[in-house]
Formats: sequence, C-alpha cells, structure tokens
Amino acid sequence: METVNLSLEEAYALAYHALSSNGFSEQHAAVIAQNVTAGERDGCASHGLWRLLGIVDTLRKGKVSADALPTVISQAPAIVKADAHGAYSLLAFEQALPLLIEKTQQCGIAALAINRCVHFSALFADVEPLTDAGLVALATTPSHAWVAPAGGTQPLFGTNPIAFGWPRGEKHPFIFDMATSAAARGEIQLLHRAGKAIPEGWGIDSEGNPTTDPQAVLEGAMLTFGGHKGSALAAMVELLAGPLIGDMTSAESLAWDNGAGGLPYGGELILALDPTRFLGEDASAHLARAETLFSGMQAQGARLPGERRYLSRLNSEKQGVEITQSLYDDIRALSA
Ligand code: PYC
Repeated sequence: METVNLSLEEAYALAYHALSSNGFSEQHAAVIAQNVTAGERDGCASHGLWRLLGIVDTLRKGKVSADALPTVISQAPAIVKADAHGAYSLLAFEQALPLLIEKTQQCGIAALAINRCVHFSALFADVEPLTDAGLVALATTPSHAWVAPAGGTQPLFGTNPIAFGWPRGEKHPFIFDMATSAAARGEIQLLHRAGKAIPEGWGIDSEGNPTTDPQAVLEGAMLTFGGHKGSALAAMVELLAGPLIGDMTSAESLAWDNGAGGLPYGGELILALDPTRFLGEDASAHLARAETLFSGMQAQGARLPGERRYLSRLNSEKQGVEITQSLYDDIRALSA
C-alpha cells in the first residue's frame, strides 16, 4: 500500500488547511487540527487525520457550526458549564479548562459539563491536561445510537467512551480511554475503508446475526464489550452525560441527525479530583502507593494503559506519521 510520511508540522498544516478552507474559524480550525494531529501522532488512527473527512462532511451537511464561540459559566461552586452552541466540543473544552482546574483545586472535586457540542474526538486528549495539572480525571460522552444493549439487537447506546487519568508527577500519566462498545465506530469504518473484515464479536447485521462484515455492522448494530458489563457502563454514560447535564442521549442525537449522517451531537461530562485536597500532607505517601500498584502490574508483564500511546508519540516526534496515499489524497481533495 502506498503511504505518505508527514512531519507533525506538515500533518497539522494539512489538517488546518482542510478545515479553514471549508470555513472553520481560525480558533476552531486550530484546536481541531491539533486534536487530529495528536491522535495520529499517538497511534490512534481512528481518531487521527482520517477524522477530517467526517468533520468536514458534518459541516457540509449543516450539522455543526464552523465558528460559534462557546459560553463558559460557573454554574455552582464545583460545576462549570460550557455551551458549545452547536460547534465541535474542543474549543469549549479549551476555554472551560482553566475554570475547571481552579474549581477542582478549590473544592477538591469539580465537574465540567459541555453542552450542545458535536463530538468526534478521543477523550484521552481531554483527560491529559488535567493529569498534567496533577489532577485525577474522568471524561465521558454518548454518541449516536449505534450499539445494541446486551440481550438486544437494535441500536440504542452510543459507543460511549470513558477515559480515566491518574497523574504520576514526572512520569507519563496512567490514562485509559475505551469505548464501551467492543470497538470504536471509527475502527470499523477504517477496516471498511481498507476492505477488511472486522473481528467476531464486534457487531451484528440488521437481522441480529453475528457478522464480520463491517458494512453489515455499520447498517446493523455494534455490540458492547464484555456483554452485560459493557452494556451497564454504556447506560451509565448515557445517564451521566445525557439527562444529568441536560443533554441528549445517543438515541436522541441520532434522531436529531435525522438521517443526515453527521457526527454525534450532545454533551460531555468531565470530572476532576485533586489528590492534595483529599489527602493534605499525606498526599505524596499515598501517591507513592499508587506507584507500587503500577509497578505490580508491570512486574507481571502487564502494560499500563497509555504506554503504547507515549511510545508512538515519541516515534512520531522523531519520524513523523505515515498515512495511506489514498487518505492523503482524500484530505487534500477536501480543499479543492
Ligand atoms: O468512533 O466511536 C467512534 C465515534 C464516536 C463519535 C464519533 N465517532
């Protein structure tokens, strides 16, 4: 397969140009380009440069604002609300982040609810700035109703990712970011694009039969990971980042899309906790106990979540990123 190598600067410029030439404001184009470049850099192709195709397509379908400026308010002593006004979530996140950090440091625990945002991005990128600030963090968002609940055959839940981060001082943070579906929808779409089958257990066709045909699953239903356990977590995500924050469930998001095929629209909930407020002077002793836990995992040969991401980041910083020629051509064509 023919590939193209891009430095991170070239990848960012490619993304920024595709976005700004399609009408995204400078601020939105910058945060989106930064996010998809970071996904590619970190080896997360399903949330990398490929996403630009859906991001621009959603704009062309009139399902996202290219320039709305977010409104950030202090809703309660420990709650920040950011209204994205129908734009992608990233600018609202960036603008609300300082207040979330400030409130977390004041109260020990605080939450940010982003409302009325269109969402495509990997949540590890929303958790990492919080671990960088020494905070524990959890982020979650519904999507479109693409996933059947365990025991059912009809799409009801979104892929409903949950990301969790734990700060580790000078070391890379412990961060996992996982869909509660067996795979992210983007992974299925990428395999479909490459003409490949998907693993068993990822989805069912529209008749409810298991299948490894990505197209049949995209038209049928995806499955949760771990059967009823993933299904319960997916329902929790619907509740926490839907009704709790006054925003849409995945079924409501899909109904709002009304067949247009745009990216999911709704809310995101981010929780942050400050270990130093929980622990006071004992913080460093207890954080050291967390390190004992991580070493215990590694001593058994287990990889810490995120390790692969940081290795990929290091390699990409030195060698750039490799994408297929066809993806490169498709991204260039967005600006034609
Ligand atoms: O790939 O799971 C996914 C996804 C969620 C929102 C948009 N795409």
